[in-house]
Amino acid sequence: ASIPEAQREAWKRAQTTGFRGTEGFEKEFVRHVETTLGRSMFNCDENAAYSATSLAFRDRLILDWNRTQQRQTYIDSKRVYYLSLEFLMGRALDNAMLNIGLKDTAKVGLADLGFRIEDIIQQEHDAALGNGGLGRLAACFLDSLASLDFPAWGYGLRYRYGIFKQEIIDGYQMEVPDYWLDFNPWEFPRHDVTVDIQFYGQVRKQTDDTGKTVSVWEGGELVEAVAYDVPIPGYDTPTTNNLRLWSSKASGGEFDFQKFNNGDYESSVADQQRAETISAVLYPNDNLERGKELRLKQQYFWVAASLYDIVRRFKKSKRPWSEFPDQVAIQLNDTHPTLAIVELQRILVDIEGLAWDQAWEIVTSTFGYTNHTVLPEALEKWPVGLVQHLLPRHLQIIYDINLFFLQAVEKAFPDDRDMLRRVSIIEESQPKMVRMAFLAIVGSHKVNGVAELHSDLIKTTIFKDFVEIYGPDKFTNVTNGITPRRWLHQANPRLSELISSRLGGNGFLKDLNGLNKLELLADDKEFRKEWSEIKYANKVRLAKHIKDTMGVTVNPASLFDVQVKRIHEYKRQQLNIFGVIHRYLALKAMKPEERKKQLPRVSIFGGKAAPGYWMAKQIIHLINAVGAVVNKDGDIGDLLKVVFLEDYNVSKAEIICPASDISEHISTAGTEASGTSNMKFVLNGGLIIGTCDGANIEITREIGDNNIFLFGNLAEDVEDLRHTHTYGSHTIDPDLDKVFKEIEKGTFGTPHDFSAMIAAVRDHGDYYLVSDDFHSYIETHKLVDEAYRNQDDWVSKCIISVARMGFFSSDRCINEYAESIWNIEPLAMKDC
Ligand code: IMP
Ligand code: B1N
Repeated sequence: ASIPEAQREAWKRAQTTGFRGTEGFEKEFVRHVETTLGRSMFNCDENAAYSATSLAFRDRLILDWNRTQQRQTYIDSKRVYYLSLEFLMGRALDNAMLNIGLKDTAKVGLADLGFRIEDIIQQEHDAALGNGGLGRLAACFLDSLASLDFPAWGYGLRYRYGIFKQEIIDGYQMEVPDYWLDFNPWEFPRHDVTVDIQFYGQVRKQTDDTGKTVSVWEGGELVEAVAYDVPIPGYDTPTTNNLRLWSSKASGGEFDFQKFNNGDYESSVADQQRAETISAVLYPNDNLERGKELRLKQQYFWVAASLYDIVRRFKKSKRPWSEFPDQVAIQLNDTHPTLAIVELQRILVDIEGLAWDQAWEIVTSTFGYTNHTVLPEALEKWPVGLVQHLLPRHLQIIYDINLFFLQAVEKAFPDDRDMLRRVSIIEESQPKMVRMAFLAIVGSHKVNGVAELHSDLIKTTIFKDFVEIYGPDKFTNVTNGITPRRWLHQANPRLSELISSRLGGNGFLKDLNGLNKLELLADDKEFRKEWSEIKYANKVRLAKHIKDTMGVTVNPASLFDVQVKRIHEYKRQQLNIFGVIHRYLALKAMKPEERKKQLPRVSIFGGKAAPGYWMAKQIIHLINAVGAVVNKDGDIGDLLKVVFLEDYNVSKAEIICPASDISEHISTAGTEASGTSNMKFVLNGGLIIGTCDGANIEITREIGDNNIFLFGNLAEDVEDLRHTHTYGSHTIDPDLDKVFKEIEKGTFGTPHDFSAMIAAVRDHGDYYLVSDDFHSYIETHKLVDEAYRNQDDWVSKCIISVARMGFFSSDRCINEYAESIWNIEPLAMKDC
């Protein structure tokens, strides 16, 4: 649908450029209020002002988006496609204003028209299409890809309901649906970009004209995928990439008119609703796969629509298929999109008529697979029967992939019969299962973990056999990172400004190693003072938020001790709250004079529990129960407060990270693949108490072990320790036992409510080593208290740590992927 050459001049004359300057912004703002929204100066509330501001910026973005896409199409260099079931984007407006560099313009314009920019930014509902770290990582990657000018697309699902909203009622988590799409100015519906996706049906073999047997997948049902595009602006560059999210609807328009005309109105509406169900809701589990059919349908729906789009784009260039891997790199964010491997093989063999081996060569050169977890309950497996039913042709292809793979293994390891059983993509269990991680490894040219320890662990545990089969080069590490634009510049504008004033500019936002010059200022009294004032102001802001939302008054002069992340036994919020109880008992046991000498603390928790994760919900309840007692204890006053912040999400993280003195990253060693909030807290001038796990280890290496509070057992000892916890006869730490006895006395409400949490440690083998690590945890917290008393030293540590955090920029991370996995170059935008 291109405009003919002859008319393009007229077209160009009519093109708009987007607003410039304050006056330009104001004009666009008022135009949107009055025409797009149909309001006036007499009924423009803050929400309308948010909408109009966003629309004015969206208009700018889409022009850059068009230019970027046209240039990428024209140059036709290699693109990377990031397939992720989750993109935890958070708010877009502030980010768009900062990345484009027009926040000050908007600020002045909004003030002229009667609004405060901070209030307008607050109006936005988070785009919460993710659970936690995995989804937020995808969002940071999109920011870096655009900021570094890489031709890149994200592909995901446009869930109608994102992660649920958490309410705390009587100390318990309640889930409220997150219906977020009422009005979303950041997306462009593309009703012209649709793909029909097939499910169920059967496979027929037939012979074509050349005598070759081909498989035809027929029958079943069709669901339509509709594209919605979200522009992704780079920082300080016109490059604006695309996040394409698919939404499902009944194929062939509104209803089945046949049924409708036959008077079967209800059933035609029901069909429509069934189709829409596919993209209706994000599964709210983090690090857990429950094997639901609808989840598999989501995966195939999204993967098939994305591949159709990618293949269509490749075919426009009329290149031979052998060049596909030179034009296309596809990264699988965990195993959720693994069916893409099978789908591409199907397209190449069944539809495009390539020979199996040629197709397979193309497929394996195209895909890379990132593993994000070693937790057994999170490793995806699908019953063979379910795959057969839903995707009959794909199951055949999976069997063929497995057959050829096992034949090669047998040849290479003729004496190891058990090897074939161990590495088979099909697990010979009852029922038989497809092991998605193994399929992802076999179908990719590179497999990476997300932090050094994690990448080593996958090579020596879950994927050990595959290292033997393919050699070590197929397995690599890319340590996670975070975008300094959102997590420093946007979340902590005052700190960003202070840093930029001393470094002579904002360059560090695109080259985070530039921070290292701050180290010279670590002992500068004036600098330390300004630094502390900013931390204090950020704590005042959080204290206000705590007061407004939870009704608890906290003193910003206290040490703020923060643990915000998904609630999970492996992340050990239970260890933290047991530690808090221990502190409370110690304070209670002190004489008043001694008590007065203690350092005041606020223990801040936040995070969602998967709705079906009973133990995680118990942990939330205990935290709230402890808060209810401690916060009103007159003996304690400001010495200890315990708060559970409701509905932790990206926009709240932007308030919390800048306000922490110490944050907790205390997973059982070997369980947290990386963690990324650890990086956010340190980058905002907070210190860490943590275990030797995930990226904590590399953070320690970068910032120095005197700037971090490490404790607990090492990953290499965890297995042996578990073996010593013989069922039922486990001796637990005496201080922890006192904590348990206090809970059992009823100090924090009905003891029965917490008996399962205690039993997990005392009677059921303490799988997460809470008791083993308790003593070291408590002792390390004492060191934190002592260190905090020397504020000059503390602030120096914070400054030095920030100065050494350059490595953890997601820009570094994306450059590593680009070089070692995708083989792709940036494509800087020039005027065209
Ligand atoms: P797609 O690659 O076909 O999905 O197109 C994505 C975007 O690239 C379009 O919306 C256009 O802005 C741009 N585009 C597509 N085809 C061309 C072309 O032939 N020349 C320049 N730009 C194009
Ligand atoms: O991915 C993050 C890491 O920083 C975290 O350590 C890791 O726990 C997280 C199934 C997951 N791993 N696996 C998941 C999420 C949803 C789901 O349905 C698994 N999330 C992580 C980024 O690398």
